[in-house]
Amino acid sequence: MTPRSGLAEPSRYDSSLMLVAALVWLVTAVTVALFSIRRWWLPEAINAHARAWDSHFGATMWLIGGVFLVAQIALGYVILRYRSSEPATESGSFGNDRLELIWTGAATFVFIGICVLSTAIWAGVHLDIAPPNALRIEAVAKQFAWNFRYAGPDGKFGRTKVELISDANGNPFGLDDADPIGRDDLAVATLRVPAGRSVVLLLKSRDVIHNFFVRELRIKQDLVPGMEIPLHFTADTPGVYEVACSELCGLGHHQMRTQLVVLEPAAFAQWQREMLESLGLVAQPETR
Ligand SMILES: [Cu+2]
Repeated sequence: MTPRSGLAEPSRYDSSLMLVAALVWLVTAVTVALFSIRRWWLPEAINAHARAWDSHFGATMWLIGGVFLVAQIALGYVILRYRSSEPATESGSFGNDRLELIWTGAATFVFIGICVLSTAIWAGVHLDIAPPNALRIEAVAKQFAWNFRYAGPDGKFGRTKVELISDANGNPFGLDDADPIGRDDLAVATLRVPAGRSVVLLLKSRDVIHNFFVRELRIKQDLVPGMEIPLHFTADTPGVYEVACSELCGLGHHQMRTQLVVLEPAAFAQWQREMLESLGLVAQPETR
């Protein structure tokens, strides 16, 4: 490149601008490389909803990544091409209203478009009505633990009473022994679901706001005291996944976690049978 100031060596100001352009390109190259190798990427997706999110996220990354790449290359080029060897003494360009309007309008269009396209995926979890044969599981959170209740072979949850709630007595739900419907209810600390079957979690909190979050499901839902919030999902890949409380809920928040165990349907039925047997209840044949 020929020096513009007529000096044999570029001025310090000139070289520092060249360095800025090189840095812009370097940062761009490193960013693109980090995203391309996908070393720190999303965990495995274990249902249709999670895969839909991932493809939407992927499309957004491609689009935004493409714009980022072009803009950064152009930025470096403009710094190099239009740099001055001396700091500007006169005021230069005041911008271009038409161009500003065009790219602001285009960015608005793209962002609103991305939001509109994602609403169907969001609604698929939060507004979709679960099929009638969905497995209903009550999930109760408290500082700092999770409890899950299964209705048992009769498909009905037994009566609960607030005054009967006692962790020390192993009754975190306040199950009322006087109600025969509740005799086959199973209360456990790990969430087990059969693969491929619709599940409705009935989320409740005993104290403050908590949040049910499973990364592999790409689902997050608050549990709000005084409310029963249904959360519908179907996990289709057997495995063990972490359930983390994702709402800062107190000093023990960091240890408020449990597991989501997705089992093959036969293994799930067997687990239910074994649990009922261990409670001294005769298992009845599963109704399908
Ligand atoms: Cu919590």
